[in-house]
Amino acid sequence: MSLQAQAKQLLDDLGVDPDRYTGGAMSSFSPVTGEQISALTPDSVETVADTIARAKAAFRVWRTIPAPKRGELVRLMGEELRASKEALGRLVSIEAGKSPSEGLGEVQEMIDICDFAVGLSRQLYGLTIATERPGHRMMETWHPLGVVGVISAFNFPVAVWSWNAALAFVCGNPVVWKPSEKTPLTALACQAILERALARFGAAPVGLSQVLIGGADVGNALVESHDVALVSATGSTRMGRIVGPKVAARFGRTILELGGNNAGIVCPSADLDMALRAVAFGAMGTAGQRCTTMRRLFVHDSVYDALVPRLIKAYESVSVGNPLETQALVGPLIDKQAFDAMQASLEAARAAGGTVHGGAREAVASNAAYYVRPALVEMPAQTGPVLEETFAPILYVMRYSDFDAVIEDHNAVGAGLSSSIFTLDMREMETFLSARGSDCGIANVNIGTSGAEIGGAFGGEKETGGGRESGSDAWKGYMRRATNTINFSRELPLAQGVVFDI
Ligand code: UN1
Repeated sequence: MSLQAQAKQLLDDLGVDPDRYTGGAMSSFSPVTGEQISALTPDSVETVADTIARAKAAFRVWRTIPAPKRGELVRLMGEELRASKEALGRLVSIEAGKSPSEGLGEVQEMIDICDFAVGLSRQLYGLTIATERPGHRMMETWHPLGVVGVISAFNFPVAVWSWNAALAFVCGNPVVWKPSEKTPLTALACQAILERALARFGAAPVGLSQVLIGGADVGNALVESHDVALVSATGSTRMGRIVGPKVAARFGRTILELGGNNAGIVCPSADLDMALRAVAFGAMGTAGQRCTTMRRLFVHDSVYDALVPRLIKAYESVSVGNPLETQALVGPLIDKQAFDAMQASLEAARAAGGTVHGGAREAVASNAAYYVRPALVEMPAQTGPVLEETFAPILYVMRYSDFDAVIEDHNAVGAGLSSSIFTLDMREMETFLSARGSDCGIANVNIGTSGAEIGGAFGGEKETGGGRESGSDAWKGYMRRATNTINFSRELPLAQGVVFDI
């Protein structure tokens, strides 16, 4: 059966109307074989405006529904996702090229955030604060914010939406989602799944959750709308440089999850077997197309020869193949552009004195699909392409001898998303986690840079954009805070002892 037919069957099972993805002018392709799997009708600037207007109307209703009741919708969403896990996971594999285990893992991440958000719906706590005035009380209240615009990337086509949507819904906000034009089908599937939860829930307003199909013009209309209170955008730093200032110019709020140039440090005391496995998954998993993918590795001189040759062997032997038909651990790159970017970076690395292992195209599935052997590049120094994020499986490996210097090098890149250290020495570990250690939003010990759990806040510093999604108190980004001071006395004392007697 063609992939188009397989996708159609899954979409039928998931309840998506074929009219949504056939007969239109916008094509999407499966990276597994390169074949076309959809022809969608894109939204226009006018339909974007209508969509936002519906969301705005939905906000007026949804914000008045008590948060624990809003949580019930998200509980039902989690149930529907459980029921659709196999089909949605498979569709992710068809559309984004992930291995079956990673496709299912992504749906599991959605289920996990739903569970988290349900609990959160009863815990949107504000503080009670001591006031300096007698007979007064001061507190803060968290209120729904408004329409949330979500712009997501191809590499986590469904999970990133769910991190935003599950929190936005319990926080009292409607969501308008513009998925990557490379992965529209999984977005339509998520909307259909959510609509089943909405039907069971009953009382939700029309327009609480909507999907926009289209390219940069559609995303731009969302970004520029004064009626979108928060834009949560995942993608490249280049994209963030466009989105951030536009939203700031209208004093809107952003959560930006941009590029990563994540590194690991392997110290003399490291458990090398563990480091080997963690680096392999972190650098080669998802074909190097996670924002948390490990892209740089600093290995101490004393363990370099014990680790790096083994790592090179793992790169030579890792299975690269069709994720739908084999158990291969490494699937395809998303498209030709990704392949070309990878080759250009490898060329630049060679020019900068790097020794490249792997990186060549592999003949899998069809000429229109881009499978590569992951590349490990031994670099003499952190220069050239090492300083940039290339969204492909390239790991730059460098030697180090001085711990303080390696921390400096670790932090000497634009991005600041994820990081890890492999050590059994508590001094090194604690230094790495301290104020003078890793400058990233995520800093791990004895695990890789990718595969974060939803319970923690997810995001990074510097050119990664500074936003936080998912767990911990990331929900505060989706609400507005009001500080309330209440006078229950018969006097009117002014703060700071100011006197104003009339
Ligand atoms: C992303 O690549 O945009 O930590 C998100 C991870 C996943 C999420 C990655 N939980 O690798």
